[in-house]
Amino acid sequence: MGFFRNAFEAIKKGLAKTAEVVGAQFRSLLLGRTLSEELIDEIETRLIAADVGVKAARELVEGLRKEFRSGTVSRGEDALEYLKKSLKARWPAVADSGARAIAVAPTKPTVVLVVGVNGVGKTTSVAKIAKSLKDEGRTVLLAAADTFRAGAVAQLEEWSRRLGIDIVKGKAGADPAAVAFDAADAALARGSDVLLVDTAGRLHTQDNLMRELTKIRNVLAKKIPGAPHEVLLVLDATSGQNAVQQARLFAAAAGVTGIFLAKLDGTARGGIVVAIREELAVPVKLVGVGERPEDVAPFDADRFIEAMFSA
Ligand SMILES: Nc1nc2c(ncn2[C@@H]2O[C@H](COP(=O)(O)OP(=O)(O)O)[C@@H](O)[C@H]2O)c(=O)[nH]1
Ligand SMILES: [Mg+2]
Repeated sequence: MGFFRNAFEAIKKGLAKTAEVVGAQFRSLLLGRTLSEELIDEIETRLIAADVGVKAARELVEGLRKEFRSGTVSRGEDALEYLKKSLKARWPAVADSGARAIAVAPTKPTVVLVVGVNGVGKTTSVAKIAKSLKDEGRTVLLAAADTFRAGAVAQLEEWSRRLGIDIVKGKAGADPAAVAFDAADAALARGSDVLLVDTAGRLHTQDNLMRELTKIRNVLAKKIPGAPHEVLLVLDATSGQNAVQQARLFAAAAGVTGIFLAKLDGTARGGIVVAIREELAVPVKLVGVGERPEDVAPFDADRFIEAMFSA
């Protein structure tokens, strides 16, 4: 699906805090300076502080040291360019780019299941995706399958009302798989282009949550061939390395196909996206850059790295 017009601006906005810290630090550290072994050590420390992960930081700096020792890179400016280039190179060309943002099923509806722990931004992210799709002229149906938390259905209903997008819900405490079942029926009957399924983030135990997600997946698969076509894991960028931990857990148990990195605007450690890239085979597809439904952008590694180190 071809998402969002102002992608670069949105990523820049989302990375404003990161750029203020990471970008500003690296600029003052490197611009106008001559590279040295000590400076290279300092670069490693700051990369780790930006949350890119120890492994990525070490590899980047080893590469830079080699260039320095062979004399290819000697000025701070060139070191900064080297870092940007090497970071960008950690993403496969195009494969992860936002151009593809979300998978499209060969027949309607495309089913997108949204998962993640409590409070990371699932429901808000569902609203963002719904709005983007609607703005593109697609018909969307929302399924409120978080029947666990009091107020969760009401929250999605409020978005449904504000965005003018239909919703299927069950009563509080209803079986979420039953809601998914009804929603799949409704999406088929109406010929909706996309069915977006919001889920609960917390059940009594983690096993419980994973079992429930499996049940929802099975119900959707029975009704609609190939569904869910996309399982988006929402991660909270402000939770740092915790997010990486959650990603590992869900990727193993919930068949995650993509990551929605929410609250990028709330952190100065946007480098977390590098750590996620290193640790997981799952691509970051979308980023959340604020609380409004339009605060979303497709992830694009080149733009992201540029914005991260921008002034
Ligand atoms: N700043 C900011 N806040 C966000 C973003 N996404 C979600 N939130 C806020 O995070 C809080 C939890 O979001 P919610 O969608 O209810 O999370 P859920 O429990 O996973 O469904 C709400 O106050 C949202 O407004 C984002 O990209 N940026
Ligand atoms: Mg929610």
